Amino acid sequence: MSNKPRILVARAIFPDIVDLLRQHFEVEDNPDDILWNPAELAARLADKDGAFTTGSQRIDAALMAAAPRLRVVANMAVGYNNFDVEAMSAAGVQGTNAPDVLTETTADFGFALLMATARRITESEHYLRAGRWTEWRYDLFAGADIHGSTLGIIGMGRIGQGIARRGAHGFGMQVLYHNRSRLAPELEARCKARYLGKQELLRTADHVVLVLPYTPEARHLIAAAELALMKPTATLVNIARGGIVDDAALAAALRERRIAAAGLDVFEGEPRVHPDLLTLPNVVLTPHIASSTVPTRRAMARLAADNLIAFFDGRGPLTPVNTPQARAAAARSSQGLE
Ligand code: 8YV
Repeated sequence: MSNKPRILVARAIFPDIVDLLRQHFEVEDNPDDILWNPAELAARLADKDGAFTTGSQRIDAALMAAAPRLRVVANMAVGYNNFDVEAMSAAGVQGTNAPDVLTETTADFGFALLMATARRITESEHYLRAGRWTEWRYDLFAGADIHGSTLGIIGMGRIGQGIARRGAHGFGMQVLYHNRSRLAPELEARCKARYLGKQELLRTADHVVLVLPYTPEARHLIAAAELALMKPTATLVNIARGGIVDDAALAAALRERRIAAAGLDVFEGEPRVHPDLLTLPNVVLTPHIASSTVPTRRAMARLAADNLIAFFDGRGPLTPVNTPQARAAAARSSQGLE
């Protein structure tokens, strides 16, 4: 048996990234991309020192108790709401995420979804494909303008700022933002963005884009009361996380045309989608693909792999999300010695 650290790759990923990991580690991978339940994941992690995860594996106290050697979990995602960060720190387990490499790609997608929603692109395509386009009409799929309109961004991290720059500089939009903390004045100037309270932003914006991380406080941040503040002509775009929007309340608002349209890349309980949303014409639905270009998904996988490599060769994690408790980390490290 080699004395290389043992790694579990929890989902199918690019084969050459698995090959790279095999140069450094004993690797158990999942080329058939089976979705292991928590018990199956825990059983596979029982003898592993590290794990490569995506947003679909929950890392919590119960799992770490079943994996006494586990020292590091590298998430191939910038969001890490699948990690119980506090429990990981207490158990001495290092977590890492995959920031920066997806910022521009995800901001591109936010803009694409906004445009598809406001300009009714998927709705009109379905109409055309169904053979219903027989003549020109003065108001055929008349939507809302993007250029010159007011964009409201909730969550002004790296991706939010990327969307703000696209809106302000590319489309001449007035950009408003709401965030837990205000940006430094030079960043506000670069994004041409003005800070507003959430309610004022919802009342004022023509288009609202959600790009904030999921935390328990963010659950149903946009529910019936918030939707009621929005303009009847407004669009709402969510590329952040399911659960930030109350999908049932959104479906009702869309059905009753209390807002004009929505573009959703993420859903409460995904990959399930609220059945009411599926019946509505004024919502654009995509399967959590905002970061999905070939170069960006490769870069995310490579960064997760590099985090594991740097952690085990003693350089330390490249993009850590927590500071593991030292004594607990040392206890885990001694479990791994043969
Ligand atoms: C991932 C994402 O595709 O990075 C994130 O936080 O939401 C997406 O880019 C997804 O989480 C899979 O790991």
